Amino acid sequence: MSAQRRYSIAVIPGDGIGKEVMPEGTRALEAAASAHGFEVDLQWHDFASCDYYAKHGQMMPDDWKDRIGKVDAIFFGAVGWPDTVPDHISLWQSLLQFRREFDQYVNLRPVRLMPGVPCPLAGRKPGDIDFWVVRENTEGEYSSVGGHMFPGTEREIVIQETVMTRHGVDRVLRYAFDLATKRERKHVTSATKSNGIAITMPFWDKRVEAIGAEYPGVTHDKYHIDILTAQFVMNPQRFDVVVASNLFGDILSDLGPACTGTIGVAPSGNINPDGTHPSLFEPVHGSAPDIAGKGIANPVGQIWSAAMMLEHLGEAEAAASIMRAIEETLATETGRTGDLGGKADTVSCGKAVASLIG
Ligand code: GGG
Repeated sequence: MSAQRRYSIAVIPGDGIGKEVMPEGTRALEAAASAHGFEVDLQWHDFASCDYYAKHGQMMPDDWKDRIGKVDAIFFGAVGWPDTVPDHISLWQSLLQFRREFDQYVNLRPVRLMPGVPCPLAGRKPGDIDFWVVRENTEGEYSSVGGHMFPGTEREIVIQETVMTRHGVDRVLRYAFDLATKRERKHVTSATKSNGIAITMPFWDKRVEAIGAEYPGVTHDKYHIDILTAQFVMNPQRFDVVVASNLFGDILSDLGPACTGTIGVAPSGNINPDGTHPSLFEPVHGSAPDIAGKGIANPVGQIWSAAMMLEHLGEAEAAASIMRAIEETLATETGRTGDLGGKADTVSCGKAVASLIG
């Protein structure tokens, strides 16, 4: 008799709509597990949230790494509740700790036009827009290197450095080129700004040339970030794999899904490709305090993140069944949520997806 496949998953809803969309993400996970013959051991945690901060004066317990460091994957909702905790504290004491301490150096975000999602760009149909943003996730512009002098005075000075290491840049570029080898068009576009940011970005460009030379079957080009954002809006169908530094990737991976209709459906994987630590999967959207508590948030970004997580864990068929269920649900007015012109609320959309997973 073969042993049942079983995955331990740390479930961290976080803040705001994270707490509303997470139950729909786990509903889909459990439906996929039962349909595809594996088990999920869901371990719920209340930390990495501003509620936890209000009780304990910090976002996470001191032993957070012991509590979740050995799981197969982390399923995360959203973080941030600025009325309670300033955003730079809530983010730095939670999500950015996971990314750094678990060396999740790739942030992988699909940009795909889905059936039923009204595209704000005229004339595009599902299939026309389908690419990946590969965002560097542990260094770059997101560094805490810098200083604040003479705070609150006329002489106030703030400095924050961008940190790029050859190791850090090369490994994310290799991930992007590897990904492109598996795709039909085999093309990498690099986001730069080497005309204005004249030390780190020329270095980034040089490493793109060096790593690109290792992949003769993959073509590559580069755009300055300003014109690249314009190209996302005007010609998103031209992209295949887009690789970017931490900040540029963050911006592009919100813009991409917005160009395909909504960031409400967009998922992401914070990947530790070496398998030395768990990877983390979360929707691209944040905690959305403006709609939190109303039961209207779109749960598809969380559910699609569950599919990415299962793919990462080797459950490709289960992941594909979630994706089919999402597509079928989005195609109906009763299945999609109000942000997409539909009639569903968070729970009814989540239940519709789960009922179609087979
Ligand atoms: N689910 C994603 C989330 O909560 N994001 C909050 C945020 O501000 N993230 C910034 C980032 O991804 O760097």
